[in-house]
Amino acid sequence: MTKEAVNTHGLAKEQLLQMLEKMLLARALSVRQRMLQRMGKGPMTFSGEGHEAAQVGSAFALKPGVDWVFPYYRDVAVAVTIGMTPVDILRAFFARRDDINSGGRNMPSHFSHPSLRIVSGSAPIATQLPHAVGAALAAKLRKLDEIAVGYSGDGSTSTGDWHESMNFAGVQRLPVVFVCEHNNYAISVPWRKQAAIENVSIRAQGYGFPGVTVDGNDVLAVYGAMSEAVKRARAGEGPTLIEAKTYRLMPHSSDDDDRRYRTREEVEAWSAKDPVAEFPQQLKEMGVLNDNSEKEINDRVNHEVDAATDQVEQEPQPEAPTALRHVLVEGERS
Ligand SMILES: Cc1ncc(C[n+]2csc(CCOP(=O)(O)OP(=O)(O)O)c2C)c(N)n1
Repeated sequence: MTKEAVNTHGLAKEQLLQMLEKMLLARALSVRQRMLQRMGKGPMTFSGEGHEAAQVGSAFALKPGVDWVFPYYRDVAVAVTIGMTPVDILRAFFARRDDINSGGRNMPSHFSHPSLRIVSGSAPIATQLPHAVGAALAAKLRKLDEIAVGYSGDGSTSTGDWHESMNFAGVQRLPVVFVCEHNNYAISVPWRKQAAIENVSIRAQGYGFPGVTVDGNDVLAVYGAMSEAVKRARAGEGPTLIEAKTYRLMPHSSDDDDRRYRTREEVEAWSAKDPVAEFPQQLKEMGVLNDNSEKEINDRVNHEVDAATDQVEQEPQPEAPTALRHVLVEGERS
């Protein structure tokens, strides 16, 4: 039987390799932060391991620095695909003075970067989505060729913010894409205890726009679905909901023990579909990658993360007298 040709959605070889490199970089950063947390060098971690295809596939369809990106805490691969560097990510993790996210004040994984138009979220889940909708409304009112993307998990779809964002975006036909990374759990709560439907995507119908479910471990399938959604948004045709079905391979956070609610068999079954192992295989079958070029990419990524760790560990912490900056008014009161 002949193998079906892979649909690369018009991506050139260099772009496919770039996607792979972003996935590997995000993986290396998640692993590094987990290790540093266990060494007591950083606070809490939220691993993106397992979500890399959903994140890179979607973010790759955007225009960095033009489109507005509202990620959630698991989206390290979104952040690096748009252009954040390992130094940017690790400065936030180590809470260093020069952290671009918040000057070392916010929790790690609250990604933001003003010139890349990555907007920081707050800790309450889904609160980034009304912000994404607001940015999309501004772009529409100003007739700008910019769209907004709001990311969240499946658990976030149970919040009022999620539904209100979908409804307002549908009514106003806003240039926004909602990406739901459906990993079947909201911490310990499985999807079947949250909703009586299998797919989140059908909820888009209730708000008057298309919803699609896609294999979130297939980076090219996610890219294809996202490209369509982005095209619709830019053409003034309104929002799209993309549901990328995936799995987080690690516990919810470094403070979670997932053995209490997931079987090891389930985790192993999904580990066998790890996108960071599958995509290189696919690229090799397509003749885009070989063992040598794979090693080269891996070496480059590991070197980059090692160098960033060494550099950022030596950097200064925020100065104590600035602790209340952005919290209370500074200086003399008149
Ligand atoms: C409004 C609100 N409720 C509860 C929490 C606690 N909380 C933090 S993360 C999380 C799970 C969210 O799950 P999901 O959206 O599926 O994302 P995932 O972590 O699975 O990627 C919860 C319940 C919160 N931060 N905000």
